[in-house]
Amino acid sequence: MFTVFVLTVRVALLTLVLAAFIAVQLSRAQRMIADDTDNDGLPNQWETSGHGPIKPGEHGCSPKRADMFLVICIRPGMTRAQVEPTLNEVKRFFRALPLANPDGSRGINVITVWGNDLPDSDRKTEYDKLYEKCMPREWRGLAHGVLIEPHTGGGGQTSRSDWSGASNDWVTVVHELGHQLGLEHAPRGSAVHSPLYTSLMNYDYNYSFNGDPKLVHFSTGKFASLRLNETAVSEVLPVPITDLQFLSKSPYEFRLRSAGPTTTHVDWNRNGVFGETSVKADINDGYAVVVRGEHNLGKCAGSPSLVAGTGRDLIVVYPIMTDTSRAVMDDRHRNYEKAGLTPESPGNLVARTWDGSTWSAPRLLLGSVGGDHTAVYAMGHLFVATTLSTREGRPEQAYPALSCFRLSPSIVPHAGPESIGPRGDRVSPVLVATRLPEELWLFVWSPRTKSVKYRRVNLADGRPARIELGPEQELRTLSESPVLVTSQFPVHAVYDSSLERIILVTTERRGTANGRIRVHTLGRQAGGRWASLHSRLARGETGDAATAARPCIVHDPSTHRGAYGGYLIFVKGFVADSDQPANPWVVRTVGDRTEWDGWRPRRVGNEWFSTRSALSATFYQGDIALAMRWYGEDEKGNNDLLVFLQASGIEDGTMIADHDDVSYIRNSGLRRSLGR
Ligand SMILES: [Ca+2]
Ligand SMILES: [Ca+2]
Ligand SMILES: [Ca+2]
Ligand SMILES: [Ca+2]
Ligand SMILES: [Zn+2]
Repeated sequence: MFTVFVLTVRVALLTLVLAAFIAVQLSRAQRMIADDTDNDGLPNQWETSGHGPIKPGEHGCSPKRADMFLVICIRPGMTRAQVEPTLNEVKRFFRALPLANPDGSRGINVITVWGNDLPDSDRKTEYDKLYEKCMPREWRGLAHGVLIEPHTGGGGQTSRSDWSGASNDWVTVVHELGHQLGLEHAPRGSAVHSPLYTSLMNYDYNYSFNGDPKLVHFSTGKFASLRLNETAVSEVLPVPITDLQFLSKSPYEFRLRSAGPTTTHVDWNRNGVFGETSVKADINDGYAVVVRGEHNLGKCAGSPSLVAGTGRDLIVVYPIMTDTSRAVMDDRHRNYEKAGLTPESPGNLVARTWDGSTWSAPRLLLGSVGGDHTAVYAMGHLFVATTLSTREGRPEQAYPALSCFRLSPSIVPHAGPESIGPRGDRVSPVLVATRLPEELWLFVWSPRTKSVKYRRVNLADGRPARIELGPEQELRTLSESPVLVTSQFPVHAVYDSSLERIILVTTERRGTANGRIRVHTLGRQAGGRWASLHSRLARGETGDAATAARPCIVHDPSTHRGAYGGYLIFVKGFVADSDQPANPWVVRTVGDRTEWDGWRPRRVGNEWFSTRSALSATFYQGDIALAMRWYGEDEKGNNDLLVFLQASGIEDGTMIADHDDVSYIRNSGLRRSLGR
């Protein structure tokens, strides 16, 4: 009892002491803030009489003008003279910021001081591990710090509010300082990127604004009151057209039309119709198409394929390697450096099904698989075409084959594998299911002849069920003198249910450019034949959309893409050695064909997205599902199969249009970011 009483008294006393202590600290902090007339985080007294390393006479700081001390560190081997021009530009930029100081001047005065020199052994040490070494102890809490790298090619990172690494390039240094001051790539307070956030923090405008590299800036929040949602965005903006001209330049190239002195129509959905009040469109694809709903399904060894089945079922078929031990298998997968399985190095095809809430366990479809595959849902079954390598080490014995699987209650073999080509030929098969009438067509591209052949596939039910192949035919153009349809690299095709046509994607060499993408519209002819009615180069004659891997075309029937829907061609970016990784891209059609013949190519995800294999995508639940084999420098995620259930880029969320960076820096960014 007594002990408890003593304890209580002690706790009470301690609380009192603590409260008093906190009160003193608080009033001190408040006084500090009150005594910081210019709100730059440096108390007036420090700026007039000095404090630690701050020497007002030497540094020229003032209590009536915002100052920012910046510690500059350089890599071993670099000279101070090398970064001097960069620092002069950084100083010029901050001095020109449109914010007013108590003494009537404008901008922020950046005062640079040199950090500690690094030993030669730190030439390659990660910047975020060098804060302790570089940042002089006496400047911590008083200054921002940047480690400048020898290269000038852009790029930087920020690890804390007073430390970044940046290339020797002033815009990059300013961008990283923006992060230190509390700014993000999207308008602060929003996770959604905005084309109206004109800041150099935004990847759309970090190197150039309105077509001019000299016009990059921190945003002043001109459009901060606007709110947009990509599922229902208004093309009518209460802004004069002169303020929006930048939207018509790279990276957006939106078309604008003035609708009065303070009203502008922006063709957000790129259909050539201006002033629509509620459109669905990916309006923030300037830097890349945002993909969401990510699922990591573990290791894979080549291209996956996505198939939308019945209901909410989404099937992903993908190749894996085989080995007796799991550990060996994981290791082999992690280090596999080919675009896919080969007859020399065969593996298995497995499938998993997403039912809208969970993934099924992987189910083995085929063994001894030695090549790329494609899969399709047709006639109530799953069809898979690939190369089978029945006798390991004998690639001349590998052959293309077609197999059929029942889907319920689980995926089980139904018919095949049936040979669909000669032994030893490394052909690429593509399956297309048509509707009205429902038929299955098999297209085969041969790397030897470069031509495309096709045949009809039937399923004869019975016990056992049988795959029946129609006669093989050569695909030609429909013209006075028909020519063979050829392709430089493997082809892909999809059925367009709106036009009732098959759309086939080929690649070709044009001038010095390899892998230029051509899109053929195939129409039915008499006698069960198909012919290329017409074709167009994605991006037109002078365009640049190219790939050396099998493309993947999706027909999205949604009317927001156009009266007959639209096409999305997902490709691995062009790289001559087909096993080497590259960024994934999507080339999309837009309704307005005045620019680039109506094709808009965009990076998928971000610049760190990379893959060795062809991508796969399908229209799924009103959005686009995308599967890719991830390539990463870090071995952990390397060769993981990623599925994104929302890859259309149309984000259902409130987009805060803009953010006033300058006022934010003025009111709190500068004061709050000194790391003390
Ligand atoms: Ca101050
Ligand atoms: Ca000051
Ligand atoms: Ca429009
Ligand atoms: Ca978007
Ligand atoms: Zn950044």
